[in-house]
Amino acid sequence: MASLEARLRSRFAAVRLPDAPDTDSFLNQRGKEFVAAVTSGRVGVSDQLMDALPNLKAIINFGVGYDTTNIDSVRSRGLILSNTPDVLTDCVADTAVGALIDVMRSLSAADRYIRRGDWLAKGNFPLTRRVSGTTVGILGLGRIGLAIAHRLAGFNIHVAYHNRNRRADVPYPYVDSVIALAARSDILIVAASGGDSSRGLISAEVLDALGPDGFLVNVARGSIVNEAALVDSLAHHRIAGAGLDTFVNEPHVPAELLSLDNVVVLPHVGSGTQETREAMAELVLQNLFQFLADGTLVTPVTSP
Ligand code: 8YV
Repeated sequence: MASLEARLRSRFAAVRLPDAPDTDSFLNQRGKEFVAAVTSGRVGVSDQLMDALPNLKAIINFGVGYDTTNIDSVRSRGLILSNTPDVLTDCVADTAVGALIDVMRSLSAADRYIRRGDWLAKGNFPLTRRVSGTTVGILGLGRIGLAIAHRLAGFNIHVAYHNRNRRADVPYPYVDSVIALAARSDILIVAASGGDSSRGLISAEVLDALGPDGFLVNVARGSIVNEAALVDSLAHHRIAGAGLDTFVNEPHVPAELLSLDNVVVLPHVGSGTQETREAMAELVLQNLFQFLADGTLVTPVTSP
């Protein structure tokens, strides 16, 4: 985010890590100077970069997800890491509901229908699917998953969930496997954290359990879905459609998805509003200020 980078430069004399081929020579010359690294969920700090920054103490992540930084390496080196929780919850939850309605009611496809001249040429748009009163399974009932569930109450949608741990503080039924959740859901929404523990959880079997009338929405991480299996399921109508804000290899989106009208593809815009990105930037700055002042973080993921 350009305005955050400008503030980091002016307030903290921050330096942007040069791109290859200049990265290594820069790190050799100046790697010892840095005590904090600001990164984003899309980039992260690799183990190799941690090695090249021997005085690094803190990693400040712009984004709630920090799966691009190896948390075990952070811990074993005694580093601390912060993220930007809460401030983006509403916008990501809004995006999930938007994608759900879009894919079930074919809003983007209907827009394309008019723009192509098909309303005039072919008549009325094909019928779509009712959103209200359906059953939604949420994979990952954390802050964002819960905000999605709250919104869905307004649609008289029945919510069930699967999580690493069952929650005692929510009224929604817990389902003890992803496949069982998919089997009982009209729509499966992925709101879990990324990383090794969730990689490929949405497998071909889970998609088959969701079934030919079921929809998938993913506002979390592309890595949670077996993307090849998803493409295959969509292409062969083994699920009804998908609303996707995240992909395995962003910004690359599997070409097969682009020709399918039952898929809504979004360029990872969940938190992408002016208000939320500004709040995330502010939280990054607060974490950095506090770290430089007393060595602690405002929103720590790990403690020293
Ligand atoms: C983006 C996100 O990562 O917070 C997250 O985990 O996925 C998003 O907010 C943000 O654009 C930072 O790259």
